[in-house]
Amino acid sequence: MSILVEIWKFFTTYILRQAPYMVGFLTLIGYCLMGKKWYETLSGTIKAIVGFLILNAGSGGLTSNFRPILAGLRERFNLNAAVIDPYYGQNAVEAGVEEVFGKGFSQALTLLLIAFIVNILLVRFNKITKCRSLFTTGHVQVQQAATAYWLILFALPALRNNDMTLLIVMAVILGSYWAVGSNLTVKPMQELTDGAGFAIAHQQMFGIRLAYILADKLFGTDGGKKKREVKKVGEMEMPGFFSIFNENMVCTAILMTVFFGIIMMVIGKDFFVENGSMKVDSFGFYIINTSLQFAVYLAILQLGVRTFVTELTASFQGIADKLLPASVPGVDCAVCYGFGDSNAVTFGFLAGLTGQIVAILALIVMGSPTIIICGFVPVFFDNATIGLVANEKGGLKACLIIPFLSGLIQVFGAAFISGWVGLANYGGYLGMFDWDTVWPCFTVLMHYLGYIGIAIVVVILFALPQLEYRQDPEGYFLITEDYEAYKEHIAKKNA
Ligand code: ASC
Repeated sequence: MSILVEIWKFFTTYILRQAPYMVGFLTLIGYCLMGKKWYETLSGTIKAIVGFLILNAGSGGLTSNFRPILAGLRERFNLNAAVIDPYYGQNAVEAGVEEVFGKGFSQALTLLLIAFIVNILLVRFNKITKCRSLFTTGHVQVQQAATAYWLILFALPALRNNDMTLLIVMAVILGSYWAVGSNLTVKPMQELTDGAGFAIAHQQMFGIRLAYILADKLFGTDGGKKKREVKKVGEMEMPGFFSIFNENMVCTAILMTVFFGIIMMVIGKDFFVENGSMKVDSFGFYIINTSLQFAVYLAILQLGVRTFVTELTASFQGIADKLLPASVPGVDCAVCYGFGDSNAVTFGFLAGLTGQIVAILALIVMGSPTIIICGFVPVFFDNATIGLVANEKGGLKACLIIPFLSGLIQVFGAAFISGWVGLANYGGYLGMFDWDTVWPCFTVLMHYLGYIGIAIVVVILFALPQLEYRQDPEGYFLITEDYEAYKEHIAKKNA
């Protein structure tokens, strides 16, 4: 018995919660189920793990280089502000949950496991539930479990003394959010990647679908109903000097140097000398060298995606055939940066950053009791993803305007929810798009309507895949099972 417990502990600590090893594990299982030769299985599994570690090196490098710069704004202006960032958010929950609710943090992790099982069951029975995507991003699941734990404890005081009901309610809501949210991204991702065979399992899944719909309706062809020319970022013809912006690496390098240059100058040289990050004499050189790292880490991230994506999606066929029919793996949002117009990633980020800065200034001017400071993870990973999806449907305008709006929403949503539930007092909030929009709405419903609120949330979540299914019953599972056949089906339908 104790051996089983040890194995389980090992599995949850080193596989389930570590995205690269989870992806490797799924690749291993998938290839085994497909009956691949052992050495091909080994090679695929290694590529999946190493590829994901490369992706992590890229996204981790971006975060560790640029997070302190944005956080520096807080110190420079002496703001008593909550940072929106998944790691600050998790720390805030860990720091406060005992004090505020008299509960330990370890329950949040039990919650994670049960919610994951709910996700698997919803996909397993997708003939009924219509959910087609399995959440595999463990680090994100930990952050979300922590924040959901706080929000639900806050919203439903009656559950604070009833551990069993609390766990069931939370696991059903969170597990359904994972299954339904990642399911919402199936169509946008299949279109963006021309059927690469993955969905997004991250923190802006509703945001992705919303961007996809708005970009198409406002700037695109509205599902083919409007005749409009959509110029995507990659199709812009730049004259003379501007043609160098067509190259993603050059474009990112120049734009980031300008943007971060301004931010770093506003913060001032002393800050970087004092915190020990600036080890050279010239501030100008330091600004340029730091800003250029953006292009470096973005390139690393894209290399990681190229290394593992085909292995994961090819092997997942084994899982889809034998265990979870018509399903795709839900992966980190950064995985889609290997597809579409890479400049849309850069533009989406900068538009979102502009939106966030405008919103923060508005909070200060309006004298809001909660002030927010942008964290790098929400401002980059949400808005780059949203920009990429918006560009695909609605072109350059969509790629700039929708992430800008998203930036505003992120700050206002985070200020409202983190102030209301008390997380701002502990210095941070998760702050990613869905957690500034969908989850605050859930919290309001549950807080004011109690058990009826829980029922409404669950009904809304369960209804979403059903509604999407009804729009196109024939194409709904075809899009994950055979994308080429799906494209023919759509062409026939439009003709
Ligand atoms: C998050 C988070 C990260 C990043 C990463 C993006 O939400 O916690 O470390 O986004 O997953 O690749």
